[in-house]
Amino acid sequence: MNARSEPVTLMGVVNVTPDSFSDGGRYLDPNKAIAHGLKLAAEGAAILDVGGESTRPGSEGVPAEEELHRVMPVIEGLADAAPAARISIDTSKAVVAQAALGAGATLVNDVTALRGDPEMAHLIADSKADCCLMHMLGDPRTMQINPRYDDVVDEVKAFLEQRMQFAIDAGIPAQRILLDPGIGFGKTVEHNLELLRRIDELVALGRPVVIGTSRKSFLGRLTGRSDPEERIAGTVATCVMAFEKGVTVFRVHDVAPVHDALTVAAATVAPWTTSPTSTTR
Ligand code: HH2
Repeated sequence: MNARSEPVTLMGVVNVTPDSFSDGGRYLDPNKAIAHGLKLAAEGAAILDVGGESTRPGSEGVPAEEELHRVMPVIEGLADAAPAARISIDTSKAVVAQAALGAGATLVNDVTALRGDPEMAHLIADSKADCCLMHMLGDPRTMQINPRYDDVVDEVKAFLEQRMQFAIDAGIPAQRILLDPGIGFGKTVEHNLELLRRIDELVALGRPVVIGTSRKSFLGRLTGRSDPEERIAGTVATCVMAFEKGVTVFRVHDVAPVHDALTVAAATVAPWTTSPTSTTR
């Protein structure tokens, strides 16, 4: 599997939170979040990833009731207003995932890779939903305190293989699983760069690889851009490089520039037909 043969999918980020690292508070009003999701879909996002809990370094988490209160009106509104887009729920709580799936979500993006809630794997197995399994070292409260690996790529790969086997054993077919190295989740700048350099080793696991480099702090460290909104060029660079190595799903805040960049990148490696993005993964 490589960039030349697999369709590209953009996953637009819809954060319904007061405290997300780059857009906290901007879309807490459900109407604003729905409008934002519709804009991202119009720009080329085939998946809208709705989240009600920030996982930024140091964050403490929110109770399920609050998460439900934030995300449900937005999922219901997007299911109604953007029927062509797939909705993903970014949560590690089974009760939130269950409500979201009931309202039309078809993908569970669990940053704990099914370790956060013992009910999550069976819930997904019993549904028709896909799931994204992401690597994280520790938890958001502690993950950026001196993260260490002998070989970050080997360790992330072994973790993802093990979590994929766990999911399969719980009854989730392999074809419904996406894998994500968890850029910025318990990683230094050099760990993130090493993962991007050798991301083809994760692509070799045979499932679609998702990357979420969008606006993250390692881009700020590299470019000197402290404002996350000024990290779009850095985001684009990582997406194009990862695309060339076979990554097919890109979780981004800024869909339009990444869509354009991947359209051009795709045209340089295969005969140009239309947009490289697809409405399915
Ligand atoms: N990154 C964030 C949240 N969810 N999910 C996946 N699969 N991969 C990622 O890299 C990823 C993710 C963090 O970004 P954001 O949602 O913008 O920030 P916050 O957690 O502060 O809401």
